[in-house]
Amino acid sequence: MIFIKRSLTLFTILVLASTASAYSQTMDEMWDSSTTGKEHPDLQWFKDAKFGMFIHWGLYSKLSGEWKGKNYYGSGEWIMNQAKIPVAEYNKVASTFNPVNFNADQWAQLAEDAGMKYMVITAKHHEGFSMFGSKVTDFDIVDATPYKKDPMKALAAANAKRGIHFGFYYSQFQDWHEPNGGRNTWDFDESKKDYQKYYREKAIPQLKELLTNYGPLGIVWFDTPGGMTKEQTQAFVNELRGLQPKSLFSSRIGHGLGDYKDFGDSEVPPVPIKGAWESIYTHNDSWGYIKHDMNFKTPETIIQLLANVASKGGNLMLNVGPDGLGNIPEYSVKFLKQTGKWLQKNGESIYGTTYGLIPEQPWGVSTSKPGKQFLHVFCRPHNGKLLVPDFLGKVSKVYSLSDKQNLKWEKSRNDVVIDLPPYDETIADKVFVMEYSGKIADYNLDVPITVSDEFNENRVEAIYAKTRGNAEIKSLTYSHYYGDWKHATCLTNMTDSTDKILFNIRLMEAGDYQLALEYSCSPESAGQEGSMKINGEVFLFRTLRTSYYDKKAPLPFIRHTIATTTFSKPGNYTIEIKPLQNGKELFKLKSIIVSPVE
Ligand code: FHN
Repeated sequence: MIFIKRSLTLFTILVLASTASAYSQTMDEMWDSSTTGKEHPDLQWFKDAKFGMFIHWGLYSKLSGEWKGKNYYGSGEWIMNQAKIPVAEYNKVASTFNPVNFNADQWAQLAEDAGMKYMVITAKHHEGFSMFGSKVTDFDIVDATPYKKDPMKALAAANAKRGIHFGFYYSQFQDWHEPNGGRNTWDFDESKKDYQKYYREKAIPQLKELLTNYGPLGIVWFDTPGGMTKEQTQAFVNELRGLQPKSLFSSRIGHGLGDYKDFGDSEVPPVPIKGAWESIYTHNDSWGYIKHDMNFKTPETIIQLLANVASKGGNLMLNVGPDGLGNIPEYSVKFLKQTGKWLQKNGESIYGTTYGLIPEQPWGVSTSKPGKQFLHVFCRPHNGKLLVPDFLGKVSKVYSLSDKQNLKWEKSRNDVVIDLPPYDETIADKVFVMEYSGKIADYNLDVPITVSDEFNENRVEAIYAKTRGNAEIKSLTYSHYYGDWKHATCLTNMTDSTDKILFNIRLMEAGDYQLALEYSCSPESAGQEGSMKINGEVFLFRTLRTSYYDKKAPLPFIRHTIATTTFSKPGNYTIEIKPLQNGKELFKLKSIIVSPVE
């Protein structure tokens, strides 16, 4: 099993302190990614699917990021909590919710056109409103809105017709509408809540409705667990499992009882992970619709993200936020269709693959099928020669995936060098296939990182460091607006002159290079001295101030050039970085950027 070097201390950061003063939850609890460890017998479709559509749709979609003339940013589905809207007032939003443009076939067709193999939609988010016809409450789309219909029936049918696995998101603990539900502290006293009553009277009966009335569900996607012990959660699972044994439960059911892992929001692990798992991203900054959120990921970004997630062995579930009328935002439709066009030609390199066995290269990433490595080239080498280093398999054939054109290649020692044909370099991901026989080594974090003058820059990421002394590798979580989480894997806690970090690189060509450190540095850490040893030289530097690390603010990184050096020959080199004095953390180092000087 590949070991992901990530400090759990990250997850002890208290989250959402600003939104739930009486109840605080750790990232670890909110984003439980642990699973039963027992393979669910119906997991294979999920492992093969690789790309799914997430949909956040609720009353917050109607509010679209605005309440009483004030604009809200970040996670639009949190507007009730952000604006502390009393339940009685929020209830009134339901009477204005009339999604007359909702068209189940159009939504399912978009998922199909985008190349998505599953869809998960919010049946009930934290606001507590049921987007399905529920007999458990009147606070549901059939009883409380002028729309009066159950859109989930039509959506389940539209997906089934297209062979798309359908599932429901259900916020099992947070329910801001209910006196006994989790986390509404502005209407209800958290200390007086009886969570078990809420589970008994709302969550469980509603989940039973969902698991009974909508045909086979591929997934029940739980979120932000709370208020239950492991035994209670196990009993909850047992009660639901019987209704649809084939349905997969996401790891955010809590207490390690999920069938597959979900990482944090917008998080891709930095190295491959075995087993079934999912990265969840939203198309812009918010999960629920916000009219002023136009930060849509381009098709290029989506394609590279999908390839990157697949190269680590996971699925990407990408969220869209339809508006209150039932329209999926124009750019989501357009950019997802463009992604689908790429997948039509290159789907073989994504669907049904497992993580790549070739470590990340300056040109891109890889994915695997038996006897095949798919090379996802994001950045073409200047000389058109693609290096696959240290490949021990017996290569039989290399071709470009889209037109099956055979390519020339040669093996020099263990390196395979492929002659790339000319192609339009603006393509987000050009895929080449290397067919081979024989056994090749599993992904190995310890191989030296390739650095070549065929690329304008080569990034040596923190995850590849060997740490000494107090130095640690941590995944740092932060946000820009509100709940729009970002993650950066960094080297932290180098506080003593005896601490150090070491990186092994394999330099492919002799020549002049510059090395820059990409780091974040708090005001109290700024001005400290450090050194970088490389190529038999020692380069000194003094850290430059960026800002404090605060999970509720951007984490800016500076690119600080430290060294200019001439490598007289190619080969393996070690980069060593250390503080010169004792005391404070030197910086939070994200990567070393090595650039050839032309
Ligand atoms: O609080 C929710 C958030 O609104 C959104 O639904 C995301 C999607 O993964 N889950 C929770 C936070 O992690």
